[in-house]
Order: sequence, then structure tokens, then C-alpha cells
Amino acid sequence: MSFSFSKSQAYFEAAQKQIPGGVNSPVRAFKAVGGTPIFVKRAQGAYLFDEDGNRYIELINSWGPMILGHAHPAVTEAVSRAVLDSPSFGAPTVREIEMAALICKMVPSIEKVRMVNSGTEATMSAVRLARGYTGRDKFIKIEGCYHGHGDSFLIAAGSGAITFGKPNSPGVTEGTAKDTLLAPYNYLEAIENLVNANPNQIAALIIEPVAGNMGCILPKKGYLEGLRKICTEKGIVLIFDEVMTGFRLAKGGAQEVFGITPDLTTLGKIIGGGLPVGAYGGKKEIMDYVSPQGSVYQAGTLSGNPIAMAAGLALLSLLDANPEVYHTLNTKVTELTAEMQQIDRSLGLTYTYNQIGSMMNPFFTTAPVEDFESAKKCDTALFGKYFHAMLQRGVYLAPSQFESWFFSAALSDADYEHILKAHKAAMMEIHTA
Ligand code: KE4
Repeated sequence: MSFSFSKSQAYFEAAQKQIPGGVNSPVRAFKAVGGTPIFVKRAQGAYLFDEDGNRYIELINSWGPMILGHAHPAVTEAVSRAVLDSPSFGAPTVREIEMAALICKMVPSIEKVRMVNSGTEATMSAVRLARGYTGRDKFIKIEGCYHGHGDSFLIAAGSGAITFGKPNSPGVTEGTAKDTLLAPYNYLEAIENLVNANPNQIAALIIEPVAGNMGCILPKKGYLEGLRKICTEKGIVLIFDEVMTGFRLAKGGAQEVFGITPDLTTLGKIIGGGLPVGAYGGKKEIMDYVSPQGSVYQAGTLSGNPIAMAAGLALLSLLDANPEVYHTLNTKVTELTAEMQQIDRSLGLTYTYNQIGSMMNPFFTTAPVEDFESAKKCDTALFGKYFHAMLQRGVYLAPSQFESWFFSAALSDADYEHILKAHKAAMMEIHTA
């Protein structure tokens, strides 16, 4: 029996009348996979229910936050209690002290931290801080990494490996783009070229230590170490954008897994337990430049919001107290990845899978995927067919080939079995001429 999406279709029609594209964030509109986005009614644990009453095992989990499953009782209880004391004060609260202390404990490279309201705010602020701290204007961004929609990040590679970027969105000015330098992921020589071509002009290098926004791409052996060495030698602030990897790959994120200490870290997603929260933090020496202690201005009416802090504290406290959750989840996803590849081989297919911890996704290419150029070689149309074949079988994936899947500890063995069955049927369906 195939799913009916009639209510979602009607809601999508209605939504487009007063919301640009019918959504409040572009990727949700299913443009990368075609078809109509499903309108969600509710979610519980590992399952998401749409307005048509269809139930899905879901592997988006709000793009990361729901690592322990949707509507976790500890989080909903904390939010329900906190909201009774009023949702917001715009004044300091004890919860913000508790949150800062917990983040600094879980991510030891963070000596001081500032709460903001999204990953975008965190990355924008971290780059501004690095510029204020170093007195330099330029920064290096890695092609294919996504750091939110701040102007200076919406930049495409310019011609040649050592020229500055060009805007990749209307509304971003050439003036902004000239200070953003780009280099491919996993290519240290390009960084060395940029640094040599721009002596004493580069404030920061920002990177997703494990890329999730090209699909999941791992750093090659020595790559992160190389970045750390170059940044230390040249006085460049190394920023790990752990909005996605933070509190997901391990309690201490990718920097714990790879043993690399960045100067600043940006956080989001899991830190808010599903509420709008971001944060940036790092060395005290750098963070003390942030207003009002220092002169680098950054502010936010709802930063450190008491409800968001209650949700984030509830989730992070659970993860801090139960680190074995990571081992169990990471083991499950490692096993799932191997079993999906086994199924592919049984069908004569040899697609590429990248996986680390609970970040994973198949790439519809048989070549290695190590940077944005190789990711772009995927058959995105075939991925679109796969996406819908899985959706019809009750598995809701991220609606783009260029997204890592997000697993939760709420998935049961039966759920993993269901994913495998759906995967086999979907692969057979989309490869049947
Ligand atoms: P937000 O501003 O969306 O909270 O965070 C921006 C951001 C920053 N850094 C990284 C590594 C990120 O992955 C993100 C946001 N991730 C996307 C999913 N790939 C959010 C989904 C969306 O844009 O709707």
C-alpha cells in the first residue's frame, strides 16, 4: 500500500501563498529530490508522523538535535517547567552559568563561551571575533562546508586556487566576497598557497572537522593536524564548526575523536535540544575580546533564553552522564553501513558510503568522495528516486544527496531491520529499468 500525501500537498499549496517557497528553510522544500514536502504533525522517539497519518522511521532528527529521539521526557519536562516562569527575561539567569560550565566541561578546548540563537550566528560571530582579535580581514573557508547563511560564507570558488571567492547568492557583495578565500577539503597544499599569497592578512580558517553538508566526508589522515600546524605557525585562528559534529560524534565532538584542539569552536543543533540555540567559544585569551568584556560587538535579545537553556541543559546533561550512548549508537550505525553495502553488492552495486560514528550516508557514485568536487559527481537524480522509494517505505531521509543522515539512540533493532529491508527494496526498484 503506497502512502497518500494529499494533506501535505494541500498544506504545501497553502503555505506557498504567504511563505517564500512554502518553507522557512530552503532544504525542507524537497527541491533537491522533487515532489512535495511532507508536513509534520508530531514526532516521538524514532518516529515522525505526517499530516496524512503516515509514520516514518526518521533519519533527519531536526538536522541533528534529536540524538536521543524526539520528545525525550527529560527535555519536554524541563521545557514544560521552565515556561511556567515566563519564556524570556532578556536578563542574566543561573541556567546560563550552568550551561556555560557544562559546555566547558564537555568540550575542554572551550574556556569561555557565548550563547547565541543559531549556528549561523555562532559562525558569523566567531569569524568577526577572529578578525577583531588578529586585526586581519581575510579568512579561509573550505569549499562544500556550510556554516549557515552569513554573507561571508555564501561564496563560491573563484577562478584558480588562490584567488578570492565570488558571491554565490544575490545580495552578497563583491566587497564581502573579496575577504573570503576558498580551498578544497582535504587539500593542505591549497591552504599553504593561500597563506603564502596573503601574508599576515588571514584572521581565521573555519572548517567542519567532519563535513556533513556535502554528505558525510571525513578528513584524510594528517589533514586536521596540518591545518592546526599552519594556523599555529601563522597566527591564524583555527575555528572548528561543530554545529553538526558537536555532541554527536562524541561528548567532546570531532575534536575529541581526532585529538585536535581548535582555537574557537562553534556549536548548534544538539546544544539546544531542539530549541533555537547556537554558541561559540574557545580560548579565554580570544573570548575576552567579546563585548562587553572586549570590543568585538555581538548581541542577541534571546541569547541564553531560559527555555532553550532548560532544553539544552536537559539533553547535554543526559549525554554527559551516559557517554556509553555514543558507543552503542556509533556501533549500530557502523553495522548498518556494512549491511547496506552488503545488500548493494548482492545486487551488483558498488556505491560509495562514508561513515564515522553516527554520521553516514550513501553517495550515488562508485568513486571515492573526499571533497566537494568528488561529491558533485554523484547521480543526484538517482538519489531523488531512492529518497522517495525509501519515503514510501516509511523511512524519512535528509532530502538531499549532500546531507549526512542523522541517527538517534531511540532506533530499535527492529527499526534498523526495517531500514535495511526498505533499502534493499528501494535499490531494486530504482535500478529496475
Ligand atoms: P543554523 O543557522 O541553520 O542553525 O546552523 C547553520 C549551520 C552551521 N554549521 C553547520 C556545520 C551546519 O550544518 C549548519 C546547518 N545545517 C543545515 C543542515 N545541513 C541546517 C538545515 C537547514 O538549513 O534547514
